[in-house]
Amino acid sequence: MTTSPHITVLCGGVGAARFLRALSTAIPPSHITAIVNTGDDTVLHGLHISPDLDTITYTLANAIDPDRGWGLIDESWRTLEALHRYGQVRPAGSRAGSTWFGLGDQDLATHFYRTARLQEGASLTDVTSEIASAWGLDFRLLPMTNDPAPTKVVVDTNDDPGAAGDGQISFQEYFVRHRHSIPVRELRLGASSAQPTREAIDALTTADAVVIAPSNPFVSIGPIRALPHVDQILAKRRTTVVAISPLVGGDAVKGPAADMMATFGFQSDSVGIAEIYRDVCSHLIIDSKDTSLAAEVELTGMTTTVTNTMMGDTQVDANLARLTLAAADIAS
Ligand code: FO1
Repeated sequence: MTTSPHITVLCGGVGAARFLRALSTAIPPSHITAIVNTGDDTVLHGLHISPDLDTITYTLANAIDPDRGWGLIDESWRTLEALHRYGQVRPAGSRAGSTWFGLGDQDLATHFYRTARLQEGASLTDVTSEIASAWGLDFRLLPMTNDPAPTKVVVDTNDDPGAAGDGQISFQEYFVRHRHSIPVRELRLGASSAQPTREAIDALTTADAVVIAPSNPFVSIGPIRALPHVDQILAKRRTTVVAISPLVGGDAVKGPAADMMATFGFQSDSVGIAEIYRDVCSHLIIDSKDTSLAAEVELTGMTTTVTNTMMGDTQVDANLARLTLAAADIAS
């Protein structure tokens, strides 16, 4: 291919953000469209928070806190600290002034802006593009849907006595308040009753290749795939869909993906990832630590590339980007 290809990437948070940054070493950011999971979105203190969109925006703007992997670097927490005063007067059952979700003073500006624009009637797609521009990004960031699509997690009520009768809690309660340390019984994806945006469908259909980022296949990529039409579009163009396994040596770089693989009946490694993606994707990139799994991955009907997928180093990032494009047969 002589001109630079256009790539659409299905994204969760941290792993996807790092992959987008890596991909931009090989093609211009303006040729990269990210379709981002909004199943993690939540409303707290009346503010609309879109964690995966925030993580991607801050990472690509080089403003992310590198240790936490979320929120802004050099952040202060005075608002959150001040909220603690109200914990002692909060009536039972009230969620007012809760402090378990870490909202930094500067990060709050993003949620203020997003919430105010949504209240003015703007779509999440428009607001996301405005926020990306404000951070100086040339990448095209799209929420997967403009509709509410909250992922709910069903847990044992002994693990969360505050959960609804059937054990249902919000994704952020599971992920942040419980530090994803309690067993998941079931996931309920709000995305299955939402509509993908027209922009997301166009980006999936017209891109030279689609990449599934190294994100959790159940709670990050799962909601995007659960939207109407998405899996059919991917299946139809399967030969130009490439995935990067989020599991290295049977473990996730971050988050509960490995535990969830076992919970939902999959092998907790890249072979399990291949089983999940085989109908919509023809090629899986796996880490060098998993070289011995390549043959088993190929038995699922996918081809493989084995390379270092632990991003963060300039050479590793550039190599992964180049191999991803080569796997889709569209090296720039
Ligand atoms: N993750 C945490 O583990 N603890 C937090 O307190 C937290 C706050 C937070 C605030 C804004 C934001 O955009 C993201 C935040 N995250 C936090 C990250 C996030 O909730 C999760 O990493 C994702 O939802 C999982 O992809």
